[in-house]
Amino acid sequence: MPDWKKIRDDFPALHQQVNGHPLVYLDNAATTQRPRVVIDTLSRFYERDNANVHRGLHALSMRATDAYEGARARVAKFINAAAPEEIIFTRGTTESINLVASSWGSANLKPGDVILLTEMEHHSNLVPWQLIAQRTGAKLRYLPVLGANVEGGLDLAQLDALLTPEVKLFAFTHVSNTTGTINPAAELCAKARAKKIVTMIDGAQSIGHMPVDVRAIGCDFYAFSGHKMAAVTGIGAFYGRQALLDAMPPYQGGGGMISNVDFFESRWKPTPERFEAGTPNFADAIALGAACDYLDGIGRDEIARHDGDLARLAYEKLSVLPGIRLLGPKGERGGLVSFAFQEVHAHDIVTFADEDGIALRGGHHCNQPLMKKLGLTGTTRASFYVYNTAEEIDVLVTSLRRILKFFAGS
Ligand code: 7TS
Repeated sequence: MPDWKKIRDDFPALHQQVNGHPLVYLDNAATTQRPRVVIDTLSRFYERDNANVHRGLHALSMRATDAYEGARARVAKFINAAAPEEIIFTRGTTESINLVASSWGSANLKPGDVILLTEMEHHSNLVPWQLIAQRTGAKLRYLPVLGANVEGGLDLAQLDALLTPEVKLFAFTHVSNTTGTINPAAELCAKARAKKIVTMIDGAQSIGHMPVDVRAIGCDFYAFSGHKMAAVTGIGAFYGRQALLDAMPPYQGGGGMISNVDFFESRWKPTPERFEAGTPNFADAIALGAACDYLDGIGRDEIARHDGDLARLAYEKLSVLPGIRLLGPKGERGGLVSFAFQEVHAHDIVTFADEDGIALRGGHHCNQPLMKKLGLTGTTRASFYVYNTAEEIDVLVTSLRRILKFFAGS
């Protein structure tokens, strides 16, 4: 059993007062805090090893290259990819999905083809597919979400009928950033694979919170961001199955991704270099490797239990508040709760909670179509990570009672 109290001490940013109260950081779905070991890895790299990768034959460049490629191997192991070459570093989930949509899409989609998405997708797993659909003449189709009781869970009973021969790719989120729903990723991928449909998973909300095994899941692509898993901003990656990556054209052109360049044409390097034009974000990739070590040091089964337990506890404690509408399932869920009150706007709740030192997020959470479907303009979201505690949920509930009382009286 991890020592959660000690883990909290690993995160320097948590130990501060906000508006005269101890900080209660419940905005982890937007970005997590970083442990000292990740911050130190980054500064140590800049202090000792900093040099551009791949291009130099001097000591620092070789050290930097080894560390960068070591980070790739570490990330591959973190998600059980078959080889480091199946990991492409990007700026994060958004860039990963744009890369796959543009590169895979331009080589594989034609008019009449269908891209299947779900109604719970973050704009990052929606707009890039709209863009490639416009370019190729492919069409978008959506697996619907359900209404009452499970509020926003997928209507899985409709999936088989929607996976028609025109569907070439099925993209869905592993965990919803708005409802906390955990989708049965392996089951969804198996259904798609049986019909030779390529699968892409948005892992932004799952990667830092639960064990992820891309081969057990059986997906073709899996995208994620470092800053949502205790690493730093500006770095993320995606997994792509080797055979698919080998058949994809580059996304961007430039240095590092070519094997030969002439004035009028060029040849590409194999993956992963083919998709990493220009100087890659090697320092942050190395910090991402350190975050993988850190999270595995705690144990991702333990993290999943911890974050899920807190989210369920919050769901239970919040459910007694007058007029509250809670999204997502009652039982098993990812590490967040999302809720709305008829009378108080989510932005007001977030602003008032900040007075009590609590960091929440309010709004549409880049899920506008889902909000419209559920008849909401936005929700307030509390999202948890390894350092959050049951006591912090009590602080949240007390603060919400104060806010509701204020608005009831105004
Ligand atoms: N997909 C999901 C499910 C997300 O929750 C997010 C970010 C992204 C993709 C995009 O990740 P990025 O790192 O490329 O920006 N979600 C949120 C959020 O819920 N609040 O702020 C960012």
